[in-house]
Parts: sequence; structure tokens; C-alpha cells
Amino acid sequence: MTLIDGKQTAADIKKEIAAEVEKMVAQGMRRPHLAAILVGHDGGSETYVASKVKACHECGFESSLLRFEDNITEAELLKAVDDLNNNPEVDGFIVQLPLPRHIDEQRVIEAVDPAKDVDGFHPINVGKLSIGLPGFRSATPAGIIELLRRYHIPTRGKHCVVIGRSNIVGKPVAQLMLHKGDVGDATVTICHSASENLPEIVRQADIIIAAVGRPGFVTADMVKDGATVIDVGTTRVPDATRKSGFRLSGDVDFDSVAPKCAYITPVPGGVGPMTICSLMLNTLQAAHQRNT
Ligand code: L34
Repeated sequence: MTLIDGKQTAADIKKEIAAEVEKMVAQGMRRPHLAAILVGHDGGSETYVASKVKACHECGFESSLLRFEDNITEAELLKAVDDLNNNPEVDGFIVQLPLPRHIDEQRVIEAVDPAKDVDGFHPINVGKLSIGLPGFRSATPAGIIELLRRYHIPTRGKHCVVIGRSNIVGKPVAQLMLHKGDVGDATVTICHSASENLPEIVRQADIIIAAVGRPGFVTADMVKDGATVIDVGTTRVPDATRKSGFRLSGDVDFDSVAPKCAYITPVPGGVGPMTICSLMLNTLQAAHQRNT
């Protein structure tokens, strides 16, 4: 069993990005600039956004963090989005999800200029992804593909079973695995909460991508010997033995599943750090596009 080290891979990629940024700056271009909007004080969102700001620093990017309280109106948030759309100093920006319930998330996503949508959530970028045109790829799926590439895990002709059908992970990662290319060319099945015989389907997988957000959902009996398992889940589970009062739990029952696998990602330290470094790659791409 090989443990896929997302933390180290992300660190390597951030170094590559930093080197490229210094080259850009030497050529007289300005540094890439990522802005993030954070609404409210959700613990996970706070952590993830702080990691994104830190990653900007590591990559030599400019970063801006715009914070708003939970009671911001939808109109105010849309105005903040519009300001970033029109700010020539900002190459790309994200609105961290989830948003408070009184705000229509989809409306906010669609207000982002697709050319600055480094999350890849705007329907224009989702559409481009689905037909294989260049555009911003959603960060978690792009990070998963990069892990498979860097670990030389064969995907061509393999059966990839994706568990979960979210717009952010399940659907886009299934598209990427399906595309022609060095990572891709897989036979893809998407399972979800209404799937009959889910364990039986997952058992057929050469590659399992678990993105359901249910701790320990994938158990050893669902995993074929020699499978590759990618765990996207990062659920906070109460844990009195930790200083923080919680621990992160993946969608995979790691201890029982790992011994059966050829490759497996840990939680934490697997897909999460790759999500952040894919966002950096998208921002670099946005900066190049605005400099040309
Ligand atoms: N707009 N909203 C927007 N874009 C995104 O790309 C996200 N996502 C998801 C939630 N909402 C979003 C993230 O950033 C999930 N996500 C994310 C990012 C980073 C990590 C996990 C999820 C991450 O770094 N996880 C670490 C552990 C961090 C911790 O200690 O909590 C890991 O090693 O898995």
C-alpha cells in the first residue's frame, strides 16, 4: 500500500508556482492577486480560507481577504462581487461556501466574472469543463487529477466509481476522469444516495473517489484488492481527546480499507491541501490571461 502524500505534493507544486511567479516579476509583470470573500464564522471555512491566504504568500501572490458578517444582505454581497469583477488589480477571486441560508448561492456564483472565477463554479466554466474546452477547473477535482498524475496511477480503461454527485466535486471529477488524456480515459460510474446496490458497484472499482461527506462511509467490504482510494471527505467529528474538540474524518474507514489498497489518500493531508494548490494554479492561469 502506498500512501498518497497530498501535503508534500502540494508543497512541491507551490514551490514550482513560486519560481514561475519570480520569473514573471523579473519580466516586469505584476504578481498574481487572489481575493477571497468570507461570510460569517464557520470553523471549517475560517480554516480553509486562512490556508488559502497562507498559500498565496508561499506562492508569491498578492492576496486580499474580504470579511462580512452572517447578516450581510444578498444585495450587499452581490455588490462586493461586482466590485471585485471590476477591480483591475484582482486576477481572480472566490466566495467561500457555504453561504448563510438567506443568500441564494447560485445567484452569487453566477455574478462572478467567468474570467475571474478561479473556483470554476460559474456555469460558463462548468460547461467548458464538460465539453473539454480550456477554462477554470474546480479545485478539488483538479487536485485529484494532479495526484493521480504525479503518482503515475493508471486510469486509462480503468473503472472509476465516484461516490457523490455534488456540483463542486462528484460531477466535475467524473467529467475529468472521462476525458481523453493522460489522466482520464476511464470508465466512470457515479453513485449517490439513491443508488441501489451501492456496495456492489463500488466493489467493481479500480479507482474509488469518495465525496459524500459521511465519515467512514466506505468500508473494507466495498473495496476490491489493489484498488486506489481517493478520500475527499473532511467532516469535523467531536473528539474530547483533542485540544480543538474535534478531529477530521474522511469518507473512508481508513484503518480497515488501507491494507487492501494499492494507493490511498489520508485525511488530513490528502486531497485538502491539493484543493488549495489547484486554486493557486488557477490564479496563476488567470494572471497570465490578464497579462496577455
Ligand atoms: N468557494 N468554497 C469555495 N471554494 C472551495 O474550493 C471550497 N472548498 C470546500 C468548501 N467550500 C469551498 C474548500 O476550499 C472544501 N475546501 C477545502 C479546502 C481545504 C481543505 C479542506 C477543504 C484542507 O486544507 N484540508 C486539510 C485539513 C484542514 C483542517 O485542519 O481542517 C487536509 O489536510 O485535508
